[in-house]
Amino acid sequence: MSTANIGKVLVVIPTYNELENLPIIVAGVRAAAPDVHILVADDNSPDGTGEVADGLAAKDNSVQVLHRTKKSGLGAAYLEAFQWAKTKGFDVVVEMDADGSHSPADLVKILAALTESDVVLGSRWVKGGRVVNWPMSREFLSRGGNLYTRLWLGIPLKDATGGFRAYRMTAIAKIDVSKVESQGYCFQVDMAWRAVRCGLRVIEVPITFVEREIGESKMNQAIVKEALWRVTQWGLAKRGADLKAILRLS
Ligand SMILES: Nc1nc2c(ncn2[C@@H]2O[C@H](COP(=O)(O)OP(=O)(O)OP(=O)(O)O)[C@@H](O)[C@H]2O)c(=O)[nH]1
Ligand SMILES: [Mg+2]
Repeated sequence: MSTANIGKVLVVIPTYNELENLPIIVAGVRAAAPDVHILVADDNSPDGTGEVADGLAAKDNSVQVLHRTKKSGLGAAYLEAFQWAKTKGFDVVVEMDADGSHSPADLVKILAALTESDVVLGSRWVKGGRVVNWPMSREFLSRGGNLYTRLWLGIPLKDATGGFRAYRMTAIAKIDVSKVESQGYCFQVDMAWRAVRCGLRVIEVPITFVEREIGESKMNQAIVKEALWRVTQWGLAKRGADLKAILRLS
């Protein structure tokens, strides 16, 4: 696909121990969208993913690597990558996992949808979206977490926790990402909620999410707890602010 109508696109791929997956996803992205640039944001993976990324970058000018010193969570890696994208003059930044769950074919759909919006979320839970090879427990967690987020925060999004999405850099500037503190996949909810509150045009497009076949998931209980805790706090703060506004009016 050509990205001429949306400007210069950077696909950020955060990695922690994705040695075998990384070359596959980089090749897939380059083939599906030859115009885009790729930034691998590696947290000093003990398995040598950072060196593999350097090897890919040496062979391809469109691939670059951000070496970070230690594992500090997905949110921190993305925030540094957004800053990098800003200094390099990119117009669009995409978040994409290295583990094969996010397909290059869906990347093309997400970028196409950006012509009509500021933020595009790849969504597993809108009509046409689906997950492949997920155990019931993961599906329950994701559907439940998203339902809670939608109802408690009052945002019209079916998949606010998903990690396959594109932002215009103008949207990143408006969101004021310096205030985002979330680490795990709560980072995604944080960003989506801020985008909606800023009045940005946020749309969801259906994706097919495939459970990773190689390597280990970094999902853990702490990540789920952080999301539950922060979303609950944000909802309470919102209700407090609404109540104050009502009292002021009466
Ligand atoms: N740089 C960096 N990347 C990370 C970190 N944690 C996870 N990642 C990467 O972020 C992406 C998503 O992580 P996963 O472990 O697949 O987590 P997930 O997709 O939420 O969970 P699963 O559905 O179980 O795979 C992968 O590309 C990981 O390598 C981190 O602390 N730093
Ligand atoms: Mg994954």
